[in-house]
Amino acid sequence: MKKTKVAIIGAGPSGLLLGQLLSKQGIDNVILERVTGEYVLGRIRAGVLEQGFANLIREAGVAHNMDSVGEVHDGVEIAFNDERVKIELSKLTGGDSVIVYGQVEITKDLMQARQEAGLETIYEVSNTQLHDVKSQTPYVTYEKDGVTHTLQCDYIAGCDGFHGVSRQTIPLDVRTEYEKVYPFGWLGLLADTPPVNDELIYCKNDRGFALASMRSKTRSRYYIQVPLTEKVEDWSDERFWEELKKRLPASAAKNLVTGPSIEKSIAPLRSFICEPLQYGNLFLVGDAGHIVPPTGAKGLNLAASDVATLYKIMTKVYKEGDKECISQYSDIVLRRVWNGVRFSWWMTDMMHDFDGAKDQFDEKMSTSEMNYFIQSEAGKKVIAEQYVGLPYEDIK
Ligand code: RFL
Ligand code: PHB
Repeated sequence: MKKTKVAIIGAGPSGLLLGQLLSKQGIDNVILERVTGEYVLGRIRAGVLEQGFANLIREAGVAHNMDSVGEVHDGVEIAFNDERVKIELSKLTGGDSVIVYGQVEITKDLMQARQEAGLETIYEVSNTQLHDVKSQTPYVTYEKDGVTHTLQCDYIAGCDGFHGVSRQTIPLDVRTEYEKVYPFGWLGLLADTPPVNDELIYCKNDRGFALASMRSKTRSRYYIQVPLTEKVEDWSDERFWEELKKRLPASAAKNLVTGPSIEKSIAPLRSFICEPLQYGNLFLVGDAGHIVPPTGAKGLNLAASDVATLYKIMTKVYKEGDKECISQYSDIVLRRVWNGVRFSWWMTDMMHDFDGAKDQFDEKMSTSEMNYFIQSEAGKKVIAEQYVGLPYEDIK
């Protein structure tokens, strides 16, 4: 039977970052992951890191690649049809910025650091179950190569994403789930072509939302809003490029360089929050506890602030013997999560075409809101402050 201090379920960015930070403090942990490491790296997701997240990566000692190839962006653009407005992040926030560095790259850096430090990640486990999470002796059972194993621990970090088992372990009469499902998704395409612009452009367009993002000076990431009924097989690269070109402001569309896609997929958009995020000695971290639509670039960043909070709590538990402090987790995390949920919902609501799902009055409100926020200095400041990320809260 294996024994560790913190059993981490899921080797996505939340689980790997938590494992790395805990190990740096000498707190043992074992990670259990359902799929292979290669599969985890095949999921192309986030690209924008808040400053607080970047600092946490530095604290974890895995910032070398991020700091050498990640791009610091001190501005972001918002477009309304052909009109483009720059949100000067640094100027409006007193010096903050974001870093463009992909989730795949962070995950790769964390995996490599874990491997080099000889820390244990058990990939391809099945039937993961969490037991006695309210007791002082919780444990996890899982199957690997047809054999059932038991992992004893003091605490369990549920970092297993939206479809994981950790959240389901909290009894239904204890948890409340808040959800909003949007009537559209994002079709994303990754290509080795130079981006249309130096900065990201979030585009509200009469044909629907589009986002021009990037991974580097030679790799672009674009998204277009599509109805949920669309299938990725029906979108040839040519069809995608044509539609994107129509949704970008003309002055950016003229710079569009097309090429074969490296990846193309559709992600549905939803907001989801589980309360509370702690049950006994189980903590929900990242997408396991909350999901936001990607319009505010907040999903991975909220996962990182959860990790920061749990890591500080675990450090207090093991370094200072303060076991009481664990009860702060859910409240601290949820305060920041709800802010991120609100910003992401607001950006999504304001910038997308609801194609009849909103009444005409609400459509007019979104247009008016967009016009106000991009024309007013105060409005731009509101966007900038939230885009770079609100501060992390300390443990008492
Ligand atoms: P993950 O990445 O889903 O990882 C969870 C891991 O747990 C494993 N697992 C299990 N392991 C063991 N036993 C089980 N029973 C298990 N069940 C599941 C899974 O295999 C998986 O490896 O969650 P994590 O680590 O919390 O990370 C969250 C982020 O992935 C997510 O929030 C972001 O990708 C969201 N997101 C963005 N966030 C940002 O901050 N900035 C962005 O620019 C941004 N862009 C995006 C995004 C998400 C997108 N999609 C596809 C939803 C763009 C898109 C298109
Ligand atoms: C991305 O580059 O994948 C990306 C960037 C910003 C977002 C969402 C996704 O808001």
